[in-house]
Amino acid sequence: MSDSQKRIAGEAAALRVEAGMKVGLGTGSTAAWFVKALAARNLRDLRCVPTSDATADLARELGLTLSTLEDTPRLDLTVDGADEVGPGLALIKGGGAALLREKLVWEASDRCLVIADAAKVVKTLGAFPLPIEVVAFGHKTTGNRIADVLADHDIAMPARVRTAERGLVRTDGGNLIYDARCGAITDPSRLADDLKLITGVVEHGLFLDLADEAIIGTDDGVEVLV
Ligand code: ABF
Repeated sequence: MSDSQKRIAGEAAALRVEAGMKVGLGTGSTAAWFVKALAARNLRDLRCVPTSDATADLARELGLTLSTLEDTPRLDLTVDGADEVGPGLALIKGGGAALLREKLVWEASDRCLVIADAAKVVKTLGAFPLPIEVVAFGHKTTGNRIADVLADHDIAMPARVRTAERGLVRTDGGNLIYDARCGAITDPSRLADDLKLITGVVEHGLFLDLADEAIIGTDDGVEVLV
């Protein structure tokens, strides 16, 4: 993980925003660099929809004008981080437990730009545990069903509910996150479809056919992937 690479990616993405735009603000440390750089540009008439309470707090503190998807149902551009950037800009997201609001904001956007440090670019998705958002009611039963689906995809490792010192990690929406250590995801699209069929699964961190472009921070500047 390189913070300077995250910073140059975030700052480069901020230059893509024009006055008057409706902008989705991502979550995580790379997205935070974008939010800071965007606020510093003091562009007129921006309306920003945050993907998490943490991003909302940062954006508000920096003076950006916030809105919601209810008031701004279509966005011009969303800029957000990722945990892995794979071939065809297939992504794993959700390490920050914000994947549901992130995906809702991404799908409301005309264009989506992912920003990341170079280590996030991978040849095959799956080394990073796949986050899966699950309703709390009966979550252990849902976790068993997730394990069955993973086994159908030759993924033997069970998914584990995410915990922190305070206990179960809750998303801003009050749900739980299961992390599936897949190792390698050979058919992301089929796995995505199968996970969504499980009662109790709200959403997963496979972002497929959603990113239009990636700005990757490297030690030699930024690299753009399309
Ligand atoms: C967020 O960006 C999450 O989906 C993802 O986990 C995170 C990456 O975190 P960071 O930018 O801090 O590496 O959108």
